[in-house]
Amino acid sequence: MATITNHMPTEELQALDAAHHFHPFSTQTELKERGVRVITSANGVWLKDSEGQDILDAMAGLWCVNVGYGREELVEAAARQMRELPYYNTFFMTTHTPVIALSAKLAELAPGDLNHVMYSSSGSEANDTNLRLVRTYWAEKGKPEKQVIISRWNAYHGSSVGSGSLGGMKGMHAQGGLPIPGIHHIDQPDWWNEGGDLSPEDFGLERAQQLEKAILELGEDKVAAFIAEPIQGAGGVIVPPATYWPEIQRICDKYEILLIADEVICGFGRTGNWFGSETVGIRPDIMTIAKGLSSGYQPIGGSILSDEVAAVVGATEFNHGYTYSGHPVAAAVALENLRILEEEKIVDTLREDTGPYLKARFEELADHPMVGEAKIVGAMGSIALTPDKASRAAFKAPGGTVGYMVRERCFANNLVMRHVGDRMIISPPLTITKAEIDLLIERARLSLDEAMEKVKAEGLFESA
Ligand code: PXG
Repeated sequence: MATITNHMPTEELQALDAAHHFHPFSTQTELKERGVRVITSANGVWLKDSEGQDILDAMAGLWCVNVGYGREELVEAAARQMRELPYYNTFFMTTHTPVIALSAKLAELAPGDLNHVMYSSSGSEANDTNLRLVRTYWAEKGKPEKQVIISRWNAYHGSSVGSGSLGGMKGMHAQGGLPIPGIHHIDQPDWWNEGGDLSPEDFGLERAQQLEKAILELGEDKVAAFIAEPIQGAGGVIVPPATYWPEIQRICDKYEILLIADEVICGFGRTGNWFGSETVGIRPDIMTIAKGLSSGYQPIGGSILSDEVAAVVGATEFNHGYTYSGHPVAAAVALENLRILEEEKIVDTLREDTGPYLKARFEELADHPMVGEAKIVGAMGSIALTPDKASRAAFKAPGGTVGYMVRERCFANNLVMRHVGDRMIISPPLTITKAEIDLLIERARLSLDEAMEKVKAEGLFESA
């Protein structure tokens, strides 16, 4: 077979891809018909495709390239580590310096007494770890009945059997026999879609109190943990009302329920602090990390455990781990990524300078005739599309139809801005400049205008 390179014609690459590459979260036949975009290189916030187009990546890949593309230091860190020690495991009484250094650094950065890291190669694996960890924790504490984990509908915690069950994506549960037993879902704090006539504050409280109701119904002695993203990402960047998290923390404390903060998206600066838990003011017992930990340059994730959880589970043999837990190359790259984030003050700059600018510019989109609310925290934001702002109505079309139409225009205008149903979301590299923010907003507005024309022409600009 001939060598496949970026210099081949796009159609040939597309044909080979269609023939042999089975894509995640995709309808393969649709990809084949339409032809996928071939990304060939990237720098900063910019992607280049096989047609030579420069595309503004307002999603940082999949919410992960926090320091932006093209950082030579990360390449060097990987090469150096591969030369020195490309692989060794951390199972049988062994360790290595990259994993020691990364663990010490994470303990320093993580809030409170979150001081112990168990590694994986992804967020899904880390949440599978958490599932077994919290159940083992309670068993070791002499309360083996405390097994149920409470999660939320429309949460995303990964795609494996365990993490997909923890998540609350009904489309995922419909395939392959999920969720596994012992997981209970409550409603999400999505005021725009589900708040009805309640004020956001009252609604936030009501949704948090669902946790208390669930604990009382299931039995306090049966519930092990509550898992949630500080701010839901894949569910559509749902920013909870300010009343929500304090009430959740109160309930977890009152009933001795472990709190797992899934920081896979929120972690490493995304919300303007190192961790989303700090932004929403919670004290988790376990944090799930991945994505921004290495800015996506290497696959690495993990669970950061409190002193108490680590002590209890650590007193017995925890029969769990992955071949690549604490992989030296991934750990070395993650450590270098943390150095860049810290020394270049990327999180501080986002919180104090570019973040407020992005917020101001992003919220301007709320004056667009097809946009209801625009919500953004740090560098994760979303806008709700609606034909009627006052009533927060849905369109006269199946959910997601209009979102898809806007996304198509974004794609055509060389802006990666995703849709989740009829919300449009952004999560750019944290290093995005003000000039790039201006361009992002300009392209988003143009795409909204173009899509709205089509929505109107097709008679869909009406309330359902
Ligand atoms: N938790 C959260 C909060 C996530 O966002 C995972 C866990 C799982 O991580 P891995 O590394 O196993 O994928 C995620 C992943 C999307 C999208 O379309 C989001 C994710 C993954 C793939 C697609 O928004 N988030």
